[in-house]
Amino acid sequence: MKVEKVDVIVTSPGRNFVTIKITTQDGVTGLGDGTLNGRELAVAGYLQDHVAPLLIGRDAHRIEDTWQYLYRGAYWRRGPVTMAAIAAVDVALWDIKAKIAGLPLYQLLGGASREGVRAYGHASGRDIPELFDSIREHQSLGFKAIRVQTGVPGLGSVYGVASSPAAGGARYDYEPARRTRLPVEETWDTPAYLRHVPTVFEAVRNEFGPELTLLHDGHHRMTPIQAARLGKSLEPYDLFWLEDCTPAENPEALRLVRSHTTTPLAIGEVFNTVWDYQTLITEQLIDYVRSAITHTGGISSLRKILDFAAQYQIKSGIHGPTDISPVGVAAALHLDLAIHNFGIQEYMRHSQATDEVFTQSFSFKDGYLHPGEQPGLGVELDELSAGKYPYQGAYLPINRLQDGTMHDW
Ligand code: EZ4
Ligand code: CO
Repeated sequence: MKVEKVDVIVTSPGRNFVTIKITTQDGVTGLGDGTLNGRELAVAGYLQDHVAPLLIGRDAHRIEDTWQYLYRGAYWRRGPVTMAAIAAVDVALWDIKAKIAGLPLYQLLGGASREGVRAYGHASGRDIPELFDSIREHQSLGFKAIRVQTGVPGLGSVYGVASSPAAGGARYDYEPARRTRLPVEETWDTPAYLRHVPTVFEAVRNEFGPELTLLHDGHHRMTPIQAARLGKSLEPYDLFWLEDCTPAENPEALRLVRSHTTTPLAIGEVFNTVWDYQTLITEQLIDYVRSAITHTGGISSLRKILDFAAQYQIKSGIHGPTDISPVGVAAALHLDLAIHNFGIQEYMRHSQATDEVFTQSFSFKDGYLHPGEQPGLGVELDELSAGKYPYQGAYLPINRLQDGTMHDW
């Protein structure tokens, strides 16, 4: 079962996506997601120029060997560009293997451990009334778990908060990357944020009661002692997790945070190998692993990280924003369904244009996702539609402090 053809497809139906399509001699195709928000063309070039030539003629069945060949063989290990490229190949080969087996991919990962994949959605508002509307909208869509982000008094636009309210009943999700030549710059003030957030969660608990599962993302914006204080001040509101409370590079920071709070902690959306997690897992400094399949070398390597985490009762919380393509989301759902230490799955609906380019068999109902029963991943890419949406540069915003200093996280 030799690889005959490798296509790297960059398309921008509302936002940029990088997809690899591997075709075998028998005409079986597999898709993999290599989207790296704001750095898409680096992964596309890595795949096109340096990986595709190595894949031609290789046995498509040899998934683990190909992973090791690309990881060890490059000499230069780790890093988001390399690991997104390896992830794309890994997922495409799993897709091919499952299609050949005639089974949905989760069956090759051990079969279903649960009936569905509990998902959380993103509610946000510039102020409390707008936030409440967004939470209600998520509840009406079926979400039982909701991430809550709000504006901060005195600050303009805040990362993670939708900038415009729902129009005509249509759902609004924030899209973190903006299509501008240079990244947009926002102003940030952590002390103001720390004063405000506990009041938001108090208001949400008073309005929505104790049972609604609530999450919050700190987007790495705190020092260790600030993170410790936030975790402690949120304890009365019973969060499912506090995500990315400090910058992720320094695992020792979490020792300090952990010693002060019992609010569960989730970290890892910017991580790309098991080595980033080593201290956090062995010292039990986190409760949830946040990696995306797309940024962590694919299904093969994230599965190993999650098996390692399981020995410490640490669960999955796979990253699933809109900058993970439907291919990356589907891969996550197959793994979520199969593993024992599943925690929760992040889920933001993609735009209509994205859904035209990527046809999907996965479904969302009553708060639960399911990858579907189609052989393989259950996602196909319509190349004609993809061709209608050429790449457009887009970047995540940059934050500066009020005196103009580049942010310190
Ligand atoms: O900021 O995917 O938890 N989810 C997140 C995401 C990330 C974006 C960055 O590309 O933090 O919204
Ligand atoms: Co996050």
